[in-house]
Amino acid sequence: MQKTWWKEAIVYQIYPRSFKDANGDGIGDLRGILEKLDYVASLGVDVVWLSPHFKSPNVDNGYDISDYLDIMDEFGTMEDFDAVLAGLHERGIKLIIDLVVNHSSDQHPWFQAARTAKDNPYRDYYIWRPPVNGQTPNDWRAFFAGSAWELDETTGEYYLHLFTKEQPDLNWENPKLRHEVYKAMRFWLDKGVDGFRMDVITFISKDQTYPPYPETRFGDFTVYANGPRVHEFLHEMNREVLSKYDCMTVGESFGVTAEQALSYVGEGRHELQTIYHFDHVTVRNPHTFVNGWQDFNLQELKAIFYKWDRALGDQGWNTMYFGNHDNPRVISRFGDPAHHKASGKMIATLLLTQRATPYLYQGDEIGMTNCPFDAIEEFNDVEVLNNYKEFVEEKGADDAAYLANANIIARDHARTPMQWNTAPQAGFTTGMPWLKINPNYTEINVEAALADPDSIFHYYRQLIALRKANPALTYGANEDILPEHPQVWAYTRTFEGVCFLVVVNFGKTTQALPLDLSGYTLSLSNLNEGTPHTLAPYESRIYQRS
Ligand code: TEU
Ligand code: CA
Repeated sequence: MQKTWWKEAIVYQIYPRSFKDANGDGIGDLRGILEKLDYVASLGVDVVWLSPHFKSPNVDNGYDISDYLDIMDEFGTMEDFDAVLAGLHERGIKLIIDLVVNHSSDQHPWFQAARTAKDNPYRDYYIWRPPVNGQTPNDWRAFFAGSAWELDETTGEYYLHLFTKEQPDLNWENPKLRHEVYKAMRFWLDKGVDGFRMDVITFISKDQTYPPYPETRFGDFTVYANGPRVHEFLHEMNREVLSKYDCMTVGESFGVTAEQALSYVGEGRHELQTIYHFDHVTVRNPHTFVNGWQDFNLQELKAIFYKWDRALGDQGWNTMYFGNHDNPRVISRFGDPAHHKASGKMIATLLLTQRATPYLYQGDEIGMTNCPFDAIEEFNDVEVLNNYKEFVEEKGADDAAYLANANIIARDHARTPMQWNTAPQAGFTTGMPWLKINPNYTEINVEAALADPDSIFHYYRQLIALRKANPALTYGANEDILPEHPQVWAYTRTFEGVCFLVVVNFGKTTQALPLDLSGYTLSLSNLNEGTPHTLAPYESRIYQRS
């Protein structure tokens, strides 16, 4: 196993729209990020992943790109981008950007041209099929409700869109399209960008027979992943672009199992360096708005972690995250807002002590929680709104139940603006914010976190420093030493003779800690209870063996 910078990196994800608004239009922007670079650097992170900053009509907040070589109007200019990149580099932080090339925006000039005529030179940049018996070519459904096919009146053919109809899928079968993508990648790498997070990259190759949706897997979108040519395309991308730069890659890999993971990231594969799976964030709860919430237990979660650790630990490399812009807030999802500080720090402990590159999402370092949304109109996300239209308005699902469910899982929880201080609009903007501000900003905000030496923020800083000072926390073998325990997670991380022991109480009841702690010295803990063989709710400790 080789040591590399991207294995040792700690990543901080910025969702630009919600980070900081510098010009008062209510939308976060690049100048806003620039103002906050010292804050980001103070955490001790090594890499920033920036969610899409490209030109976009924002049907899916930038995940619908209309120009891969230009900046979103609301976010600023190319000069602003260059300033952010330079500012990060000055602080020793690398930048990875979001490569969204499974689909483009329907406003992209390629699509605008493609839809004008069947013989347009850009037609084949997208996926077109004639109607079958006057109907859609097959029964594929889109992620954000409805059919995955949209009829285009001009030419009487359907185009494929796995997400919204404003996000037509690009046709990777076409080598011209592939080379346009590689050109765009080189443009940003040549500017000095340090790599890519690749949006739904495991969907780029489609089964050219467009088979019917497997009946037994209805609603299971993993069927679109791992198409027949996906490895060939990634291999080509690696050969044409990635291999020529010292850059970092992380492929969002919805639908890739632990058993399949090495085929993407194995060291001899020359495809991607890492992938980002969904198994733990969807445990018992595939992302749907119509099923109620299902509780899960720690054993299920541990089983997922160790499955992935065994699959990639020695021959590839894992990633680790609890939250991002597509998930609810981590304390609401995996912790407990009633144990705000303790559970926020417990999640941090788990995040930063795995054999994997950790991804921290903006706001989680100050313990932001889910936002109460009182009515459907308060949501912004196309996923919540389109599914509402289909299931509640068209199919008669229960309105209140839908709203309750969205209050648990909606992506908007992660997208409410960053809470900087107690000023109006949480110091995010001087104007009207594009999305509701969580009313708890008066207590949960950056200024308060910085002023409190016992805050979640300062605990993240300590953890990050501990991880960086001790390669065993990055590279060490991970052994679950209480595999049967339903609420305590205890594991060792061992590397080159150094051994750490991590113990975590993943729940709201006090637990006995049935472990012999002699020979261990406490490095860091989230509470100061001083009772070694009892764990308070969400208590977490890291020991080092002397
Ligand atoms: O997400 C891909 C993806 O699988 C999501 O649709 C996910 O299942 C869903 O968000 C669960 O809520 C990526 C981006 O991260 C997401 O923001 C985009 O909307 C999507 O691709 C389309 O680009
Ligand atoms: Ca702005």
